[in-house]
Amino acid sequence: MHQTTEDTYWEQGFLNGIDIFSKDEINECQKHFDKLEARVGRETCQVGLINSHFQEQFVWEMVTNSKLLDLMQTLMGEDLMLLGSHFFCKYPVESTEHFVAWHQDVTYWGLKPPEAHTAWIAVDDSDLENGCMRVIPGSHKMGLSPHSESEAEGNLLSINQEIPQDQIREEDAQDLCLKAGQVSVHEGLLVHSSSPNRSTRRRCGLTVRFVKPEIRQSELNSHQAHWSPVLLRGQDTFRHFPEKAHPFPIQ
Ligand SMILES: O=C(O)CCC(=O)C(=O)O
Repeated sequence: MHQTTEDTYWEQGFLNGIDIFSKDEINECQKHFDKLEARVGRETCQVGLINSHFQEQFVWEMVTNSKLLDLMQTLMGEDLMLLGSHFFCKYPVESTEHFVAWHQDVTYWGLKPPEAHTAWIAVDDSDLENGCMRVIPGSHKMGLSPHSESEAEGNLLSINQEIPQDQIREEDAQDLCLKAGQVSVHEGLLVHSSSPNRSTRRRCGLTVRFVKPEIRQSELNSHQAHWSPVLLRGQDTFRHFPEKAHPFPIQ
């Protein structure tokens, strides 16, 4: 029987190497990001740019890209809310090696039910050298795993969480290499991580989190905050969140 994109996504828990932004489009995004980086500094760009789609028009245009939203509707259905956006920017190692420990996204997001989907947009090329995303295929089917506090220095996650190393079969991991402008998508329960950037190049990715309107927030998220979701496509008949206006028009 013919396997659809949706079947593959639910089977593996992720998709990789999807062409969304043309070379010209992503070059334009890089230029905007370079300016933002010059303005706010590398320290902030690392993991401090949360929900910048509310202030930065180029980020809004990235997260509402029509090809991206078409893809997310294929995977999630007609009604689509943008839960949040977050840049993960790893610079070539200076002193501390920054990495992202093995984790599942929805563990500390306070969502009920714990369901969300992330599109990871490669702003820069992302590869083995500069610390691309790594995933354990199929791990989303095993439910929530216990997380503990990481003992290693340099974990970029908000509360230094990790799934203990002895629970991970590294040999099963798949590297999600991407060219700038390509996208991977992962399910909120998929176990994933990323290694330090041991290249001389920046590795910037924009994570775009999506939920269906039926999801509610039952606890504060790991930043001790309420989410501010925005309806992007379809309808929100549940009204679990206050209605949030679009900060800029959708192109
Ligand atoms: O960009 C990375 O290295 C990690 C991103 C991540 O953990 C996530 O999308 O949840």
